[in-house]
Amino acid sequence: MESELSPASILKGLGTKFVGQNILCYPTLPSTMYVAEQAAKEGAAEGTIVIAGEQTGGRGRLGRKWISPPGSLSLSIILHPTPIYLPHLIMVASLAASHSIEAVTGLKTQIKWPNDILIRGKKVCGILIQSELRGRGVDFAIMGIGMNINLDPSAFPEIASTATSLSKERGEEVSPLKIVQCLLKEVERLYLAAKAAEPLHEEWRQRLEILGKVIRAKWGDVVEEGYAESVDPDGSLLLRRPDGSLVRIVAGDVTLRS
Ligand code: BT5
Repeated sequence: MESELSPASILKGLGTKFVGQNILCYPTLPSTMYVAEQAAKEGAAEGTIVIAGEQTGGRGRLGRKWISPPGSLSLSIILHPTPIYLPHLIMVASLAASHSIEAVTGLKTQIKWPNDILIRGKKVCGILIQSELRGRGVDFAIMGIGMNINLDPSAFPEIASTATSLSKERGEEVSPLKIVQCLLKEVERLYLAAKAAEPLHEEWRQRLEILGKVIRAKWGDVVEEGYAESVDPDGSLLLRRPDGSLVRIVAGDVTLRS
């Protein structure tokens, strides 16, 4: 994260009500998720963000690794949704990330169900939603967003063939400050829209690259193949099996079948 990103620079002109109004900013962290979790447990206000210049132990879903060197954005946002809005956070985060990339760079993005943002088929941003439940309520949720802004993915063998970055796609450096400010504004706008029961899934559905295609979905030990028909208002994927039956998939990984 370039030095242009500081609590003062982010706050200047941000104009949000709560998202990003309290900023915990670090040059290096193992993971912003862990610090956000601790802050939430200690009562940090809704909208508090944790941002790091690089992560040494960045986390993906299911224990996977998220590579976050200097030039990437590592951000976690503390939210207090009620349980019914929990499934909507992935839509809030992925639409906010897509909108901010498109607004700042003019690049076109796609969403790969459920949580990847792609540019020309390569992953530029990943999202991790973590929540802590208390009784029948949600104590807090952490929205983690990792984005490759100014870095060269070919320097990292594990992701060299599957990842891209904004600077690679644009052919020039991109302002992390503009991305962060736009992202925070969009997260707040879409989160409030979700809480006001405005449907987000229609736009999300239109941006999904897998719909109408034959895919393989995998979660745990279960594998299903079929036609990706649609997503429901909670963001679950509706897969039509070859025998005509419909299966609803809440979480997992999908790959396109030829
Ligand atoms: C994700 O997991 O895509 C969620 C990534 C969330 C990262 C943010 S950064 C801020 C916050 N703090 C954290 O520690 N995490 C969050 P998943 O869908 O499981 O994808 C992980 C896979 O993406 C890896 O197995 C790699 O194949 C690939 N990958 C890892 N680093 C990448 C990168 N920088 N760019 C593109 N792909 C990457």
